[in-house]
Amino acid sequence: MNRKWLLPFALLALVALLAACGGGEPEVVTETIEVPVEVEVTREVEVEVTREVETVVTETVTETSTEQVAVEFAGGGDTLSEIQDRGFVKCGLNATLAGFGTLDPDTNEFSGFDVDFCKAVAAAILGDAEAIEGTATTGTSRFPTLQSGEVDILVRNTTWTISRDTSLGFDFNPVTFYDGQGMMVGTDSGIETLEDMAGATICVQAGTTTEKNLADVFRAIDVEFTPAVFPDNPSTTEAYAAGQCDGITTDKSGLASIRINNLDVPEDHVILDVTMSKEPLGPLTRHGDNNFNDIVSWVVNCTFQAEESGVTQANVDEQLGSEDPAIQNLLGVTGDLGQALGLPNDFCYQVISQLGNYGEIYDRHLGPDTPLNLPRGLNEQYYNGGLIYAPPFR
Ligand SMILES: N[C@@H](CCC(=O)N[C@@H](CS)C(=O)NCC(=O)O)C(=O)O
Repeated sequence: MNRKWLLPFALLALVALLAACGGGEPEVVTETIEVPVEVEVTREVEVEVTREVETVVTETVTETSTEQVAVEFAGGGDTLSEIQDRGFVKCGLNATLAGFGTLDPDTNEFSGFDVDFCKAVAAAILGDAEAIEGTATTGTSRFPTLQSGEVDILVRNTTWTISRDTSLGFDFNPVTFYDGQGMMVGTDSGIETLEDMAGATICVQAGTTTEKNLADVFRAIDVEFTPAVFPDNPSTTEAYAAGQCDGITTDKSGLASIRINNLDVPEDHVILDVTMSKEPLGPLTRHGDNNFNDIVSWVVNCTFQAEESGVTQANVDEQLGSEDPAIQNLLGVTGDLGQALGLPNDFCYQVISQLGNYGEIYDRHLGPDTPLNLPRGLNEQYYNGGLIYAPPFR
């Protein structure tokens, strides 16, 4: 190229290059910025849609499961209003387990440790511990009786398990009696351990945790046995008493009761020194009525706390004048803890003045002055090495 054209040509090329690169072209820059803004908007919409879908799915599942409970069972309902309108609490109880729940055929009245916790609910709600109607239930009839709404609450040596709490549609409350499964055999049988029971026939009641634990424990120790399964306590006990079985198994408290009350010569029978399972026993209500479940929980806790605070049936009136804020709250002298449950603020006063605290209820039915004489063991207060522990009344 001729040198004289070199500079003009170079200038021209530079201008063309700048034009091609878009330098100094504001419109093009604006378009470039607008694109990401559109993309951002699109993304926001996508996120919102996803969240909405998730929420809808969660709610649908919750409602569906509640509806299933309502269809299959009576559902939680508003048990408190029903009890207030009706004027008494409908209790599912045991009629055949002395100490825990028995029915007096002459008076048609139930009594026992479990029964007192249903009475406590009546005292808290209605101010009258006697305002109950008891329904006798067996190991197999108890769950349908509560599910159908025939009773408001089941208090009947029933073990708290995950499947009863979930699949069966119940809510459990504080454990009132920590138990474990035991084995009773003849004193002269020569049996001292479960391993000595190879080839034995063992009486057990249908529809109980006992039946399942028995199979699991004997499988684990590799001992063959034959279960003899009966529908209720009397038939199971009679079969054992008649010598049809080498042993009988249920909750240890149940065995102690059967030994003292249902066998002619208690000394002829011994409960082996072995615990085959955990059996936390306590009241249960229908799933879906949180308020009623809370009421039952705090009624039980009231009996625990009263024992801890030294409030007894005998001194509860005097304790109304206590200056201890914890006791004032417990008895409803101050605060509105009862009102938050839909109850009178003195609900715990009503329970203690009519039935006594946990220790008093225990002693009345199971303590040293009763035929059962069951040591408190795990059912001692936590500060005495047991598991009885009330959350704060605050
Ligand atoms: N705690 C165990 C066993 C409860 C149970 O039903 N025990 C028997 C034997 S002590 C009973 O109370 N039977 C009374 C009856 O069915 O009449 C459970 O919840 O499954």
